[in-house]
Amino acid sequence: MDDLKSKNLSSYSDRVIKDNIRPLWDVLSTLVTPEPKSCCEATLWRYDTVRPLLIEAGNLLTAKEAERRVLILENPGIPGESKITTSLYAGIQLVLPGEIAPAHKHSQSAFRFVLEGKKGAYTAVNGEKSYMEVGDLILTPSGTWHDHGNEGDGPVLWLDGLDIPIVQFFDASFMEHHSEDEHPHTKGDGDSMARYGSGMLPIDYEAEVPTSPVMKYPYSRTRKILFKMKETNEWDPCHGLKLMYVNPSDGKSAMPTLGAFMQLLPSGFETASYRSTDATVYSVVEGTGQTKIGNKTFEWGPKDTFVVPSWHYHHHIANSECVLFSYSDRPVQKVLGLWREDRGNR
Ligand code: GTQ
Repeated sequence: MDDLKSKNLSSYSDRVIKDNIRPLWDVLSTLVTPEPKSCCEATLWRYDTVRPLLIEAGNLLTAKEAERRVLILENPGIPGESKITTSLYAGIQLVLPGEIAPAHKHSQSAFRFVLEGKKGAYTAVNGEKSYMEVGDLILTPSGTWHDHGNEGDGPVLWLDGLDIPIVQFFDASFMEHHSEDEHPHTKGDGDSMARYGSGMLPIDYEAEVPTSPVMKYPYSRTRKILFKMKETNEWDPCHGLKLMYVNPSDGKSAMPTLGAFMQLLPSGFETASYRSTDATVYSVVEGTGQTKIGNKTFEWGPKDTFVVPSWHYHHHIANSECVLFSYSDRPVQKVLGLWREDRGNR
């Protein structure tokens, strides 16, 4: 293109932009890319870094003062936006003995993945208390009242996964505080599991919301399933053995915006190179290993968190028998027909 022509075009663009108009030819190649281009960067957060900072925050303010005493894991490629991936939020929350993080409800769906704590801490969802043990997954679906408490004698820490950026994208956020710090605790631990999660359902059960009626997925159960399946040695080259947390009433993802998974890699296993369009956040439950993402290598151990961005080739190497929890926006991409994976080698 000659100089005069490009000068004319650029002054044309400058002029129309003043009327809130933008020529597509200036931006088409950044809007519609031949493959995913993400600002999200492969990153790892060591528990040994985050934990002392949270304990320090524990001396600076109470859970009640903070409402939620959380350190957000912020992706360095998306600074200032409180996102771990383009569509997801992650934070690590601390509740000290005797504290209550007061009841509220919001449009955002959330889960708690327990990292540390002796029995005694709980999340109550619509009045059902779920006591926490390491590796448990507790849901607080969109629109449910939830408060957190700690009746034990040590700190409890967990990973919060929320769909905050998705709700923000749709400008669909509502939140309310309960009149009391604690919503009345009308149901005991395991109530929803007994009713809905044991292969039976109340005869007239009809889902009002596209979310699991079961509030807690205990690690003792999840682990048992993985190790039972391990006996038959049917390893997937890309995933080892990988399970998805589902809504037992319809077999779909436990929550509509957050896909959650748990996988087992035997000692010495090296997964085949894999990529998918759902950026994935991992939390290490058991074992040590490394994940190669593009040309970066991340060494990890229990309670570390790391993120694999969309469409980045990666593979895991298990130094010992490993259990990895992970979550992503896969259910959203799937219903929209956008999700893709590539099990190829590179
Ligand atoms: O525990 O309800 O990390 O509302 C961010 C927002 C936790 C919670 C977070 C929240 C919560």
